[in-house]
Amino acid sequence: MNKPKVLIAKKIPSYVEEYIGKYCDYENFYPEENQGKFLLEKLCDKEGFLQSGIKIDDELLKSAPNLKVVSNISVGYNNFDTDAMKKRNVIGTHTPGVLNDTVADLIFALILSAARKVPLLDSYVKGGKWDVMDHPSVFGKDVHHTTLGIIGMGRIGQDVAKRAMYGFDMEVLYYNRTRKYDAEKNLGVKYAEFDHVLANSDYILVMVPLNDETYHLIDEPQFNLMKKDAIFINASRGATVNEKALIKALTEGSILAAGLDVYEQEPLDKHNPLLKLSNVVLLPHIGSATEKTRCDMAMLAAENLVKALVGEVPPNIVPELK
Ligand code: 8YV
Repeated sequence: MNKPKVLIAKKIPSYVEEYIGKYCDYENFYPEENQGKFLLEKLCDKEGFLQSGIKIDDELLKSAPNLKVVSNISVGYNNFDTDAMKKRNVIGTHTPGVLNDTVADLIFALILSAARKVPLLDSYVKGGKWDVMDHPSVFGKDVHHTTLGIIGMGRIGQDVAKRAMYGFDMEVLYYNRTRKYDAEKNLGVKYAEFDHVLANSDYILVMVPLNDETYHLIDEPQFNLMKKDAIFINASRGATVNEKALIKALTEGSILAAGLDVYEQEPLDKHNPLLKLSNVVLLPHIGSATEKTRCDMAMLAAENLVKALVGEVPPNIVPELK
């Protein structure tokens, strides 16, 4: 019997490819190296598509009439046009769970780096500048015993809350569309209205999925509510925040600093004003990027793909397509 044809558009470990190869005939094609315009041709006879972040819209689906499943190697799935996928009965899956702790670790790296000016101090030491240690301009802001506000108390938000409460004696306020009574009971996080969280937190983390409701959730009025010495952290998706408003807030001093892993446009344009600001720590969308977690994500995405192609229900279909 012919095996289903699959396109793999992201580099994954060879053992994951071997697993896919047991059930499918696969072809590798990396759009960024081979110019994306050939992608649609490659997809025209495929039933499965394993990738990360490629826009799955009507145009792509039209060119891939045999497509049954698109498997994201990511927990975020804002690249899916779920209406278009539903219309054509295409299954969409993602990789929740396996990356939570890794992303939560990175969020703390951002919090600590922004609060204690780690990148600046690193550049001083490497540049032979040592005589700054008593200068108030290098003094940071404490993290321990402060208040962390989390907008979006999902799986990753809860792992960040654990680190904040158990590791740093922080108080955690949160806002979520639906109240998370389990997290309140088990972790001790406190629910508050959106504006209250923004106005009363020393550190503010936005950790919501990007969709029509969360686009520019944090905009100029929200930055104006924050404390003047608040540090803002985003490791979700860039467009949950109006980047122009963030830049204004950082420039005019309506907040103290920011730590970012995601941007409205990625890669970041070389003229983006964020690159010139000294009160922001910038990372290149690296939240899940440890060797183990990236392998676990690839394997989970491969299992989702294979399950769908052998006629089983994959465990991680995105909620809108269930
Ligand atoms: C990246 C992420 O998508 O899982 C997500 O939603 O943002 C990240 O894990 C992934 O790392 C890009 O390859």
